[in-house]
Amino acid sequence: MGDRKRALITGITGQDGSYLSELLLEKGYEVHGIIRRTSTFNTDRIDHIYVDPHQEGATLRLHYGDLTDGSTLRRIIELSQPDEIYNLGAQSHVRVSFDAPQYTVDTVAMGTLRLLEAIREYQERTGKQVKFYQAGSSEMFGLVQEVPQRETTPFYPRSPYACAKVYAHWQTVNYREAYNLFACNGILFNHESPRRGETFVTRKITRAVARIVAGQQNKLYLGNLDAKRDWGYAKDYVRAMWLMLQQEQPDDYVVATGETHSVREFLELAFGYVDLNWEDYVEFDPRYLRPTEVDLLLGDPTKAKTVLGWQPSVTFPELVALMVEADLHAVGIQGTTPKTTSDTVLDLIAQRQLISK
Ligand code: NDP
Ligand code: GDR
Repeated sequence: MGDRKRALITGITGQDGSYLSELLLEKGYEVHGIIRRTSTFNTDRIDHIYVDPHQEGATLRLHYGDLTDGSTLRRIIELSQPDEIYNLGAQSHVRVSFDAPQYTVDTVAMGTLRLLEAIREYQERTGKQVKFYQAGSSEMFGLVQEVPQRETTPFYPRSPYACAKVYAHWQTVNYREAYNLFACNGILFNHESPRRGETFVTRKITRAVARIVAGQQNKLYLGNLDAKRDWGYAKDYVRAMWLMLQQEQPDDYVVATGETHSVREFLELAFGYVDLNWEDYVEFDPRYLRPTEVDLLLGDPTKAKTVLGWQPSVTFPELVALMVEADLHAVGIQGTTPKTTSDTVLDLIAQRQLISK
């Protein structure tokens, strides 16, 4: 192995895993990712950075594995000898976690424990420090206890997913304190992008807007439009993950924009962007309601700003515009914006002066 820093990412094929890989490769890391064996390829989000490992200088390596399989996790750590591990893998859909609670808890809670155990064992045996990032979530705050939510706000999880993330959070704290692991929890509020999974509400909306404009769809079925979220841009948020592992001491950080908006406001901006009125297209479907909902999330990112020097770079209207633009492009409208280079989209939007910078 060379002198490059090495990182191992679980969930590399997801939204955040793909942006984090790009960031780490740009910084000169050798990046190892865990992918799941599937009957069809699921590497769309990272295909553009993948280089055949037989080629000289290839710095992205993929390993088959699963968070439910502890022995494989141990073997991959042994093989990749990482300096940093980012645990982004999860069954990450809150609504789905009510349908598949045991699987969700197995990947999110037990998966994190399996990884922490593997790291502890590796570090004790080799004496080599491995820094660990845990992808915590604002969903852990759940039922509103305090607004805005900060690192000291009590958790009150409202879904199997959120309960599992709370478990993973406290295991991470406990491994830090019990075994002196360099382990950090990011408590990240919702973050979106053109690479967001198509069943999360923001992407479901922007994709529907594009398909409606293209004549491929005429209705959009949604659940609770009153929920409020603190929505940021995923590319900004993976920078915060990396920054946490570059500090002198491990710690936990809220990462958020400090602004909150309802699903309804998202709809207004997304449909308004193409001069449509959302009320003409959106229908209610109770299937998308959750048995227990999180009504209001609003984060206070003061600690991340002060200690990490982190700042969000994309405003709410810019985020909506960026996602609608990318989905329009995907259906062949305004074919100027490649899906994977969201910065290009931002430039384009600025040029068109569709939003104020
Ligand atoms: P995605 O749902 O886009 O990606 C999840 C990743 O986890 C995928 O690579 C998926 O693989 C992988 N995965 C799922 N199950 C397993 C498993 N059993 N073993 C190994 N890998 C698995 O999530 P995001 O990128 O949006 O989020 C990244 C992490 O951050 C998640 O842990 C999420 O819970 C958390 N988070 C996300 C926030 C957000 O707003 N995006 C906010 C706060 C926290 P595959 O492609 O094969 O399905
Ligand atoms: P969330 O994101 O649950 O906050 O979890 P999601 O986009 O799924 O829901 C946001 C809000 O929109 C409401 N909603 C709908 N949601 C979906 N998915 N589909 C619908 O049709 C719909 N209609 C209304 C929801 O009720 C909710 O209030 C995301 C995930 O990325 C988690 O992994 C992460 O931890 C949190 O963000 C922070």
